[in-house]
Amino acid sequence: MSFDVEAHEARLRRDGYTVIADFLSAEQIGAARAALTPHLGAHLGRNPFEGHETERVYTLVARGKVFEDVTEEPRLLSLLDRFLQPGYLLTASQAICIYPGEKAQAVHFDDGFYRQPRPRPAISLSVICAIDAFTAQNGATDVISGSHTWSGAEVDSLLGSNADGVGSTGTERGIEKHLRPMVMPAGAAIVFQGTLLHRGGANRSDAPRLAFTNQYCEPWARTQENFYLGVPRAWAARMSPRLQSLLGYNIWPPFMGQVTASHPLKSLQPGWQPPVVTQARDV
Ligand SMILES: O=C(O)CCC(=O)C(=O)O
Repeated sequence: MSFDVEAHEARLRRDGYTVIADFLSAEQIGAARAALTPHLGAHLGRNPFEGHETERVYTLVARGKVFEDVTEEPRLLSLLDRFLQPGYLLTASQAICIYPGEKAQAVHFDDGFYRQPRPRPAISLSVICAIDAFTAQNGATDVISGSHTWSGAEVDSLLGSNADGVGSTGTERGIEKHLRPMVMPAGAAIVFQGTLLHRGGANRSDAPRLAFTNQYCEPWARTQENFYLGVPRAWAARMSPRLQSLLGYNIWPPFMGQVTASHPLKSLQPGWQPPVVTQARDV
């Protein structure tokens, strides 16, 4: 199927989101599920935002070749290229399994921790990809179309001005009528602006809802996950140049990301030691 990047860009600008219906092939859905199975069943969320009946597997990009491939999926990157500056970064990478009985998550926007006045261009974009088909019963992501254009006052009027970076249920302010569940087949992915209001839906079905999310941010922004520490350097060294750049082994010109005045890619060469070690001298 051909990919109409202009049409996706137009929807992202107008509605704040777009859906790539055939993001994963059937083989990739199987591979993603198989790669995740050993990691699931151990750690429920630690707070209402993560979800007490939800399980998250962080640093997903380093948990199987399929996740490396989807992180640098060419159609997706061609779309992100239209919103983020060259050298943009992966900021978060996690699987999200919402179990039966989970309540709806607080409504939030993903880059709210970049505390800049709204409306503003997104500093990040998010992808949520269905590994299980999303239905209105099993916890499909709920979005508020067009909310990426809202001012801070408009967001506060719905979420409440006390809402912190992790959002609010907003039930008392009639938030429900604005929310639209992203019902979509397994393998489809929603791409949305980091300023779009959304939440993980309640799972009222009798089966888990498995998905993964990758988020990408401007090359000058601090990332949510610290991939330099989370992904062993030997593993990063085996990844593609584009993925290495997405993980931060790159420079935002002229010198953000430098390692003691050298390029961070040098740190992936065999035998590399931090310059402060090799240049150490007795004092
Ligand atoms: O799982 C979902 O559908 C959305 C999760 C989400 O928005 C988040 O955890 O930030």
